[in-house]
Amino acid sequence: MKRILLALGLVALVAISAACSSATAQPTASGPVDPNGPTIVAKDMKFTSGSVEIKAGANVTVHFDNQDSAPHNVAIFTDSSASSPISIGEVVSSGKKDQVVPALQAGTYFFRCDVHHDMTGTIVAK
Ligand SMILES: [Cu+2]
Repeated sequence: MKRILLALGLVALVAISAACSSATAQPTASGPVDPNGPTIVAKDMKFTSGSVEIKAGANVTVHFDNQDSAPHNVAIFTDSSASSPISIGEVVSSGKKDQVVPALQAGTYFFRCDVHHDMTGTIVAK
């Protein structure tokens, strides 16, 4: 009886960890990438544009331009719960960084700085 319980426990653990890893895994971009994506600028501890437009249905390079000496990044999620990451950019201080965003369906997405969660914006895929 103990063995069966132990086996069931293991199965449950494996199922839980599999569910967790798939929930936090970022999608990866495959195929061609459009290099002419939008530029997202961080300045004075905020993103200069609250809403950024991106082409839907294509992998796109987003150009991040951090004009602050403070560290920032562009972390894109499905929504403001920030539980399903789409593209997490590298944190940079006073510099530029490109990141490839995998093809998005038309819709509205959320982004923030992972260092400063009050720095937020919206990506609209069209
Ligand atoms: Cu920041």
